[in-house]
Amino acid sequence: MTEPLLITVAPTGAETAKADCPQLPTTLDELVETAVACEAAGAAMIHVHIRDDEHRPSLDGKRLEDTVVALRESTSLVVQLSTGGSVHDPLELRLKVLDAEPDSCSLTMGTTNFGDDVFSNPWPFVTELYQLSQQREVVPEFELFDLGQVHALTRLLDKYGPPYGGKVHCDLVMGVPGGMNGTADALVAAVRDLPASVTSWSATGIGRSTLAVMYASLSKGGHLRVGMEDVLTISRGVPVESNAQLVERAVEVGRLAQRTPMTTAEARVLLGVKDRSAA
Ligand code: KMH
Ligand code: ZN
Repeated sequence: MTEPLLITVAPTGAETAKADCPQLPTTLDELVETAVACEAAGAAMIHVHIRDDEHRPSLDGKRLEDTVVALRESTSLVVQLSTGGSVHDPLELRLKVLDAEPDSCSLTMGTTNFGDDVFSNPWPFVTELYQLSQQREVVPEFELFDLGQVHALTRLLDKYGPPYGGKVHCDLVMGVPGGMNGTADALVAAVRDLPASVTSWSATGIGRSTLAVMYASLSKGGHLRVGMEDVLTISRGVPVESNAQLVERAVEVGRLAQRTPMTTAEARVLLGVKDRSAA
């Protein structure tokens, strides 16, 4: 008997320049091609950041809508849009991401130093985005960059009640310069403090913390997020060839831990996403 494993792929992010990494999927065609390959490899959810024609991070409403439609046409992946965007995106635009009607949205639980920048998530913004996700029937994935944000999740749920769909899914984003360390010890501390109402959680380690966090997550019964948003080398000094390569590695490591990649249908049940197929 093996336990199901949710693998989320975060293929693009907002931080890496196309010029520095030509294999980064930045156009809609590249994103859809990546999504198809990652679903075939074992991913069940995709965390999406989009780019403009110059490959710069974008929160353009029409592009977001077209992206959601295109991903739904070509895959059955759970489509999660980033509301984090880039560190330069205004809060008002980040709220408008939900207009594109994704299955899920990321929702970061507090402000974090992000390298030399600040990833801004003031409490009033967090609560507004959360209530909007409830109204729009979009399942949030709570992004937790440090222990304080784990605590803030308890506060949010106590005050505003459960998310749309009734499930509480979190993602520990570890190893960001300014956030919690990407180590097994930090992961154990974060998991220990998760609210009792959490129904599932995944973890990802940025850069060289990717493997430590992957193994720690599996050993604590967690799920995995992988992708070129988070790591650009497959081993020291060796560039990642594709997002599917990272998904394949997660499947293999999961297999050794006696975990089987979840289907997209199973992921929809796990996360409580709305059936938008008739829409
Ligand atoms: N790009 C980071 C500043 C999210 O997608 O919600 C924020 C981020 C988190 O990637
Ligand atoms: Zn992101």
